[in-house]
Amino acid sequence: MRILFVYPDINVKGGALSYHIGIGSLSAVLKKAGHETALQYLYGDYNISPLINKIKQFNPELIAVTTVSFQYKYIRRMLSEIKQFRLFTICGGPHVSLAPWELERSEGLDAVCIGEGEYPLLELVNNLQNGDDITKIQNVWVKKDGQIFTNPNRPLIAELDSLPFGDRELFSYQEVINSDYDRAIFMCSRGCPYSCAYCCNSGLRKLQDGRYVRFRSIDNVLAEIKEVVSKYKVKSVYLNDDVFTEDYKYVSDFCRKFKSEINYPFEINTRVEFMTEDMVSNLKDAGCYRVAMGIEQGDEDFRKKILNRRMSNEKIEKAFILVKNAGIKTKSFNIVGFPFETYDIHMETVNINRKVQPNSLVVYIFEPYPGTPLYDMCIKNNFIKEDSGERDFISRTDTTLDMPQFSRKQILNCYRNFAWRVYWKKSLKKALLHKAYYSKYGEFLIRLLSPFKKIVQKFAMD
Ligand code: B12
Repeated sequence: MRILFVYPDINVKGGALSYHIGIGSLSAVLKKAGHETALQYLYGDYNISPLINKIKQFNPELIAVTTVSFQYKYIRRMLSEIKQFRLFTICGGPHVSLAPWELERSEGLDAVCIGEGEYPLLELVNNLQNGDDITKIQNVWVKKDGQIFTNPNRPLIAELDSLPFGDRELFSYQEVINSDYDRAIFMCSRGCPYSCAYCCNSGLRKLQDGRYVRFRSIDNVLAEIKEVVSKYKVKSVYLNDDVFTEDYKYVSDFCRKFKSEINYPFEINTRVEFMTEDMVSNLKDAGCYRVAMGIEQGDEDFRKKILNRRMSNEKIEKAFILVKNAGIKTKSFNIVGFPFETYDIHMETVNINRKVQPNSLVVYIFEPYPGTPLYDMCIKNNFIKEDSGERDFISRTDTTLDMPQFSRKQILNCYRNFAWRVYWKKSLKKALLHKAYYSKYGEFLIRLLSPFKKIVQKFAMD
């Protein structure tokens, strides 16, 4: 059967194309079973002409769309615009997994997949091909003649090594690498051991039985990395796991083998709790050049009560110092505009970043995701309305919350001035570059400077 995947990545900040690990895995499983797949990557402004052309050219029998919450307004529009082709359509991914009611509300949508999609999608495709019943597939809800058929979910995939490597050929993968600073992205694990109140992991972990955090074997990950770096021109590797360092033994074995068998510069995401001297020295020895850690909010009490993040400020400061002292660059993730946050509480995020002086930082405006405790908090307190997310703007650069104690104007102001406030006393150059990036004209500047973006990045991150 011919399956056309759609990766909507509309109005996102930063100007880099990305590989979608979930679609890569779904496509690899379908291809292995003998099906034919293609991809339509929707990037930039909303424009579905490339999708219409692809449908005409590839003549798919099924359209398979991945969803995050911000993209869903575009996806709903897109589904109703391609309804004319009368193709079977299914959505999967974190948004519909936690908001499966979208099936009922979305014209032109025939099914949603809840949770991990490899085997549910394969079963759906096989059943459609063979003319078998499609209303009883675990994890798949189907809309047929106006009726919704719901189904229970199967357990999580226990052995990640049993899956084929992701299908990067589906993407113009060299182009993706080039646009993302010559990095190739991988994941050694699925799931996250924590349940931060704003993150989908808090809801996704409840959907399917089985162990939520699972690691692939080191040999399996290294074999995939070797295959990718031999096929494509890659300068560095990004291990984009939610938390790469959960298991010390895994990390130390990984680092040893990675250094002897691959030896590329690499970067990871982690939590401050795991940054011990031994962990950091293993990472450094293996060629880790950057560690990204979430601070998200700098007020210890607020962070614990509202965000369910229980690390102390002291732990955060120590972790950043430890990593920096080892000669590894640090990057902090930060969010502004949480429910019940105030200007003063936000300034604690500025203060802690000022203290730790990460080599680079990222700041976002809070986006409420259905299925998370903070989304429910927003609804309960009337901070968001049903259609709050429908307005057009670049993802996570504006707020959809309407709160008496922290106005939209204040939130935007805090967002735009955040990096400036963190850096201006220490590095005017870095402060100015970040100020421009986060200004009203940031996205325009990114597009304008995109041919020189590697040089700009070097300046901004030192
Ligand atoms: C790696 C990652 C990225 C990478 C790569 C993108 C990707 N998804 O591969 C990058 C950095 C590019 C990225 C970008 C963004 N991300 Co991100 N990202 C992640 C992260 C850490 C892991 C995702 C992953 O690869 N998991 C492993 C794969 C195998 O799982 P998966 O992608 O979920 O796919 C499986 C199922 O969901 C399902 N499935 C998915 N799509 C489909 C489609 C069909 C038809 C079917 C049947 C099944 C199906 O089957 C797949 C295989 O089992 C998650 C956190 C998490 N733990 O999920 C956040 C996460 C997905 N990201 C998130 C966000 C918000 C974003 C951005 C919007 C941020 C931004 N403003 O730029 C963009 C949006 C990109 C987009 N248009 O989709 C949110 C989404 C929340 C939400 N409800 O919207 C998450 C959940 C984190 C969070 N805060 O909760 N991200």
